[in-house]
Amino acid sequence: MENMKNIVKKFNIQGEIDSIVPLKIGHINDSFIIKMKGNALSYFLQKINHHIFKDVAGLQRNIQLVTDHLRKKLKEKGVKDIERRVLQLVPTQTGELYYKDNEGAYWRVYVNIENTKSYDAITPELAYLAGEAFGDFQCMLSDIDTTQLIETIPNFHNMEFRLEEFREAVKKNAAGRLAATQWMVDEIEKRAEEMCRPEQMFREGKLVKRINHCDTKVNNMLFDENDQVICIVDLDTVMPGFVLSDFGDFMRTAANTGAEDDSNLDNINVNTEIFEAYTKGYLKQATFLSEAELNNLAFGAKLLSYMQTVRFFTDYLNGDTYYKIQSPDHNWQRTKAQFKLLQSQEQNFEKMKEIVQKYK
Ligand code: GN1
Ligand code: MG
Repeated sequence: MENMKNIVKKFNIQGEIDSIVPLKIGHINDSFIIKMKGNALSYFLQKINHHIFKDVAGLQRNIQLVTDHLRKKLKEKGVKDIERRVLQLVPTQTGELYYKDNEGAYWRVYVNIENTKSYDAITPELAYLAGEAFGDFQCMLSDIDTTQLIETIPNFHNMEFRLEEFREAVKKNAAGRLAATQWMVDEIEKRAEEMCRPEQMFREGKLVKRINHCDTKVNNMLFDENDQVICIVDLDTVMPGFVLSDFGDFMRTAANTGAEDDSNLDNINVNTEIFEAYTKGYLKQATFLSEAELNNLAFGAKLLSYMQTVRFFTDYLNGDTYYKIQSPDHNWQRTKAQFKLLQSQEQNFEKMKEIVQKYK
C-alpha cells in the first residue's frame, strides 16, 4: 500500500500529521482517524470499497450533493454549529472528491466531528431523539431532485433482486454449505412473496420512492456528551428508496434486545419500548408520509430483518465474499440471529401496527 501519510497529503488538510489510527467500524470500508499536531482539526480517512461501490465518482458526487443540500437547510433553520451537524468532505489538492492511489485503491477524507459517541444499543429516550433525527433527515432531503442521485449500489434494498441473488447462491452452492442449512432456504422461500409486496406496490403506482439513507443503523448516528443527536453519518447508500425500509432498518438494529450477530438466540426479541419511542419521534418529524407509507411502516421492520437474513445467508452460501467476518461461521450466526428477530417481529406484529396507529 502507498505510504498512508502520502495518501493523506493528497488531500487539502490543514497542519502537520501526528498519527493515523485505524478504527474498527463498519462491515464494508476501512476507516482511520487522522490526528494533527497541536489543536488543529482532526480528519476521518476512509478507503472506499470499490468492489462494492463500483462508481466511486458517482458515489462521491451523491455525498457532496446531499451534504450541500443539508447544509443549506440547516442554515435556513438558523442552526449555529453547522460544521458539527453535517459531514464535510475534504477535497484533494487538485479539487477532486476522492484520490485513487497507485495500486488502484480509492480514498476520501471528511473533517472529523469530535467529542461525539455512537451506540450499538440505546434507551427509549435516545430512540425517541433518533426517530426525530431520521424523520428530519428525510424531510430535509424530500425536495432534492432525485434524478441527480445515482443508486450507489444498484437495487440495494430491492427485495426481488436480493432474492434473485440468493437463489443464484443456492443453485451454485459455492462453499458447499447448503446441506446443513437447507431449513433456512425453506424459511426464506415461505415468506418471499409477502416480502416483495413493496416492489409490487411501486409498479402499481401505490408506493413512491424518496431519498433514503439506506443504512439507518443505530450506530450511524453521532450523539454529543449530553446525548443530543449531532449528525447522521455513513452516507454511502443515500439514494432513492422506500421510507419503510429506512424505518425498518433502524428497528432491525435498535429495537432488538440482542445483538445483530448474537450467538445466544434467546437474547433476541423485539424491544417494543424502543419500537414505540422511535416511532413517536419519527412520526413527529416525518409529516410528509402517505397513507400507504404509514400503513406499511411496521411491515418495514419485518422486511428489513428478512432482507438482512437473506443477505447474510447469501454471503455465507457464496463463501463470505461480501461482509467482513470475525469467525468462519460468522455469516451463519448473523443469519440465524436476524431470522430469530424476524420471528419475534412476526409474533409482535399486531402490537407494532398498533404503535404506528397511535402516533400517525
Ligand atoms: C453494512 O458497513 P456497514 O456496517 O455500515 C451494509 C448494510 C447492512 C449492514 C449490516 C453497503 O453496513 O446494508 O445492513 O452492513 N452496507 C452495505 O450490519 O452493504
Ligand atoms: Mg454502511
